[in-house]
Amino acid sequence: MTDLDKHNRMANAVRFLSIDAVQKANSGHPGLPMGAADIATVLFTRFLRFDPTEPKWADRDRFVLSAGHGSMLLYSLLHLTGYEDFTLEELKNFRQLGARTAGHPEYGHGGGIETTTGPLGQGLANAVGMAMTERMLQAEFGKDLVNHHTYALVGDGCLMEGISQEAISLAGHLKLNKLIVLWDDNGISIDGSISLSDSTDQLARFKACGWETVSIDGHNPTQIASAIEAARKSDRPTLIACKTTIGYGSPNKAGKNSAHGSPLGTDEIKITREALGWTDEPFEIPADIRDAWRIAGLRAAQANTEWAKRFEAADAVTRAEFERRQRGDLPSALGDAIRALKTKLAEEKPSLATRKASEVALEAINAAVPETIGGSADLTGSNNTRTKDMKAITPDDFSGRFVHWGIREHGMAAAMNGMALHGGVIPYSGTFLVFTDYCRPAIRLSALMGIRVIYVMTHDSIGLGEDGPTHQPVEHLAALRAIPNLLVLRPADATETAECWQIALENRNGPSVLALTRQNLAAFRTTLEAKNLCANGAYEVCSCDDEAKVTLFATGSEVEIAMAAHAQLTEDGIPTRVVSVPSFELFKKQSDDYRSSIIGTAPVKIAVEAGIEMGWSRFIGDDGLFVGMDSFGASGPYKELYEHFGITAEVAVSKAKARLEALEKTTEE
Ligand SMILES: Cc1ncc(C[n+]2csc(CCOP(=O)(O)OP(=O)(O)O)c2C)c(N)n1
Repeated sequence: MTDLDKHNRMANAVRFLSIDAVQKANSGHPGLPMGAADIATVLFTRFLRFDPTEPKWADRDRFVLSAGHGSMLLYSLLHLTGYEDFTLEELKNFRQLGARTAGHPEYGHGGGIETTTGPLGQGLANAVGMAMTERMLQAEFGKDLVNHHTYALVGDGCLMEGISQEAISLAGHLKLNKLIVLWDDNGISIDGSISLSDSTDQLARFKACGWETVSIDGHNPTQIASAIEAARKSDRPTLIACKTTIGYGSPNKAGKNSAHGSPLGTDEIKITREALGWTDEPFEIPADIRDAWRIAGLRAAQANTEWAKRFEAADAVTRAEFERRQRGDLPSALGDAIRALKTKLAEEKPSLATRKASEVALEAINAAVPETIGGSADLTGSNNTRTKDMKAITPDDFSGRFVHWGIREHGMAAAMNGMALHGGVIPYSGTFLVFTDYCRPAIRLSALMGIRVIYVMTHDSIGLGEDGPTHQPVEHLAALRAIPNLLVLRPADATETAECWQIALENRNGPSVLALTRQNLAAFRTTLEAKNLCANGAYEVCSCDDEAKVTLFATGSEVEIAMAAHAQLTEDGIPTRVVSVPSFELFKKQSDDYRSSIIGTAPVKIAVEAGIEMGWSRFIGDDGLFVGMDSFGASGPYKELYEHFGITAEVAVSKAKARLEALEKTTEE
């Protein structure tokens, strides 16, 4: 058998596992695995360094399937190279409930999946974040421990999505030369030919962004191998445009959109078998081809054995630190740092905007937690995410810990996902809360994948003032609270901000959003509480001796307003409590008893938040009162805006009194 024959049969093994699994599931995308099988076979058998027996080996090459709909390609490769999570049984259960072989697996379904992205384009940006992390960890731990490539397989769809521009321009700027993007250049998407909707010269676009580019025949293993070899030597990231035929091998569907997203059908599969000379039954792989794939898996794993020797040769302190970072455990110094900070804040009682309090917290955190990587989408001075000793990374020096993402919120959020997925770092970065809309698809994926990414979102209400309604979030807190597994934290003073940072860092299995103010807030946590009170999600900040008639619930900047209303109502002889609610999600996790005690039995319940009411009924019930927004904001000085929109202590007081009177009247009647 010639090398070419062997290659073809190995690639056909990938093709037929994919074709047959899609057919059995009666659902899925055979076109991409059939078209990209040659590219993947060359990459996995000759270049990619991985260890099927240790999928999390820290220095493995990363392979991101950005065109996630082609997931059967990846499952077939993982099966053939010997990953235990991807047995033949799993392949036969493709797309069935509970199977590791989900339609779009994203991450966490089984060892060997770095991430594959259902929403097109995300994976490309994830790969950029991974490649950045490799460079940063290499700068910190040295080449002996960190020295790998990041490969991404992207489709036309990934390159059409806007996020691709953010990702590639950043990668080009940073000269991420160990990032290699393989474009499955098949000219077809769901509706038909790409020419229906696009005529971009992709190579010129990448070139303009500082990339090396090359176009090859994606079915020619020699060309694929030389392109990857050249890319590995490049001083810039490389786009390899691999001209392929979608549904390669299928006599009637190859090159057509009908191959994209539905099973080929039994008749077509039969003639495809004939056309490609594949005589084996579904899910049967000839022994010599199975062996050849297993050998490829062993070849790739050899690098791990060599790496392990280098790791053993490193000093004990470096090894321990490296392993801690890989596990994602926080250093014990964090607890001490937060305690010291809270003690100082209780003594000094500073009036600070929570974005500033966040910077104060970060000074302590970044000194204690070397794995934090900060950043901002061109709002560094507003988001306050860069602490004093933080050096920014540059194309020539990755020893810094701060990223100037540029005005690329979506790319930033998705690249942070890539960083968290890579491991060894904890990414946090900021923009204005209103622009969570620009990050939302990536935030949703952080939550879906259950990864630790921290979004520092400042200017969190009409309180930002003069920039006006385009910049003033109104529905955003509610919209973010709607995302499952996302912690939305809105601290109300400097101590709460420190506590919320601690919560976000300790939230290992999901992302957190910190919603922070532009305007100053008075400190109300003026005595030291060793416990993290924000971790309860909601807790009482003002109580009353008698049975409460009014309970005010508030978050962030509106806690101050609720407390002023409390003072007024108390003076008027109405027993009132105030509850600060830094996080709906954490409150929901508390015991029934705790929750009932915090909600309480006051006949009048009022929520105060400079956002929309949606979601507050959990606290105030269906007949509760709400002091907040029900329209967009306006441009003006912030104190005037609060007056204008009626988010004041006076309004809260008069609403409470009116409701109490109405209730008393009903009782009398
Ligand atoms: C953000 C986003 N929009 C739309 C889709 C639905 N979708 C899945 S695949 C696809 C077409 C992708 O075309 P291409 O990348 O060329 O893949 P191929 O047809 O080559 O498999 C679309 C529109 C998606 N997954 N993500």
